[in-house]
Amino acid sequence: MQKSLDEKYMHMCLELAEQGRGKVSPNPMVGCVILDINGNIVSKGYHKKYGENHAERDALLKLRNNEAEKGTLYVNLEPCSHYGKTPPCVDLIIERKIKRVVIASRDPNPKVNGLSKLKESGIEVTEGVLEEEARFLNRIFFKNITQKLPYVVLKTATTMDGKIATKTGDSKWITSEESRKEVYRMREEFDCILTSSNTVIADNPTMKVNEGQIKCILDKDNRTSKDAKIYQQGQIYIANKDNTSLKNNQLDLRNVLEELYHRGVCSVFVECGGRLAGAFLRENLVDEIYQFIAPKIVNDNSAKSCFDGDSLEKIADCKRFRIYDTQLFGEDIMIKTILKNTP
Ligand code: AOF
Ligand code: ZN
Repeated sequence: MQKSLDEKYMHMCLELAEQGRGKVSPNPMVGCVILDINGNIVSKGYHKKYGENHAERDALLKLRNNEAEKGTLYVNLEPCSHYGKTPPCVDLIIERKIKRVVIASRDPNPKVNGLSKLKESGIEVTEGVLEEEARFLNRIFFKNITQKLPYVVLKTATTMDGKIATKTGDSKWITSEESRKEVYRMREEFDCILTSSNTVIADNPTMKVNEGQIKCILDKDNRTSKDAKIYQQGQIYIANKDNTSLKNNQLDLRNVLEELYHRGVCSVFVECGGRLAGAFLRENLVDEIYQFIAPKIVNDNSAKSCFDGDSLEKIADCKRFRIYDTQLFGEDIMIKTILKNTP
């Protein structure tokens, strides 16, 4: 009974947290629900914008002083104990005499150790409620903090036989206009759009970005022309052999991502051909793949594949993904997948 109630209120926290999407990065999305001593909801809150109040503070400050006394506070992330842009949430929780705190997951930020402070002051703590859902919601934040790397989503647009062009390189257009429009929309969700010199030279894409977004072009030997459409708009970062370390005589992709993270990039959307996509995958640098599949078949082994970076003998050695979303766009299907943690 208590477990299902805890899950119910934690689910509410996750929905509240979601309202901060797109506005709180690089912070996580966090929601908070407060029950009084009788188990009635007396306040809700969420982290609305980077630099502004955390979810717990947002919810607690809506209350009169004693309303939450001996009550329960639900929040999807361990309350913070550090002075950042705002004072520690744990101090306010203690001050308002909350009896029990329920969290989904601990905060991987090394500055945060809220749980021990809560426990020391006699507050009962329950952790791990809807933890998987909470980690999924803030998967970008968790990767950023634990690996100091941006979250990487790779996009492919292929035929049913996984081809991105015929043997002559013809690729316009494999997917429908609706799919291509969805790709424009998807780009807006990322801090950085990354592509390769090969794609710039072959397709001359514009890849329009908004203010604050970065276009990263991998161009080891500076082969792209500055007249290419991609350079005509937006903030550009060119990774080449002068500013990036090399691995097997290619740009070290991890090094590129480290440099982007260093520049404040939390998420990267990769759009490129099979060689670079294959290399990202081989180097274990991909977190998710958004795959658009058009109901067409090239039926030619020499046509270009969307992934061309490894040589495997056993199916058991394949990279494995979990599908978490599918949608139709025009005639095509779009499949969102996330890498499975290999055991
Ligand atoms: C919470 N509740 O709602 C959020 C937390 O720079 P600041 O002060 O905003 O602190 C950011 C860090 O605080 C962030 O990296 C993460 O560890 C935590 N975020 N914590 O108790 C919240 N958004
Ligand atoms: Zn906080």
